[in-house]
Amino acid sequence: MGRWRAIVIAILSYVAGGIVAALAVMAHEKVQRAAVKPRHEIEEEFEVGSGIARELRGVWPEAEIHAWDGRYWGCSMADWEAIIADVLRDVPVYKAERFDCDNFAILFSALVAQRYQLNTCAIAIGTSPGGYHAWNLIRAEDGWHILEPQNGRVDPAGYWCDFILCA
Ligand SMILES: [Ca+2]
Repeated sequence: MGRWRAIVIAILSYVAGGIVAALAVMAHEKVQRAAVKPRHEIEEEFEVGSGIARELRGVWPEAEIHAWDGRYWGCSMADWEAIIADVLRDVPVYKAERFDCDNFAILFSALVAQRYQLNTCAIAIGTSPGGYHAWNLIRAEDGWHILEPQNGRVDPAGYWCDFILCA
C-alpha cells in the first residue's frame, strides 16, 4: 500500500510540475506580447477586398506579385501619414548591406503589421532613379501609393515595381 501511495504522489507531483511550468511559459509570453503600443489611433480603416493582386497588376502589369492573405485592410492617407511618422521614429540608420533599402522595406512592413495589424504595407523591389532599389507600397482610400521607407516620402518620382510581396 505504501508503495502505491508513493507512486501516486510521484505521478501527481510530475503532473503538477508540468502545469506550473506551462503557466510560467504562458505568463512569460503575456509579458512579451504586451509591449506593442501604437502611437496613432486609426480613424478610417477599410477592407480592401480580395482583388488585391488584380489591383496591383493593373498598376504594374509586369511585376511578380505575391499576395499571401485572403483578406486585406487599408486606411486613409491621413492615417498612413501618422503611421509613417510613428514607424519612422523606430527605424535605424542606413548601413551598407547590413541595414540597407531591402531591410528598411522589410522592417517597415513588419512594424506596420505589428502595431496596426494592417497588411497593406507591401514590400516591393524594382528600378528607381538611384538604381535597383527596395521600398514599400501602401493602400489608401484612392488606391496604391509608393512609400520610401528611408524617409517616409509618399509617391517619389521614377519608382517602378518588378516584385511585390503583400502579406
Ligand atoms: Ca540588406
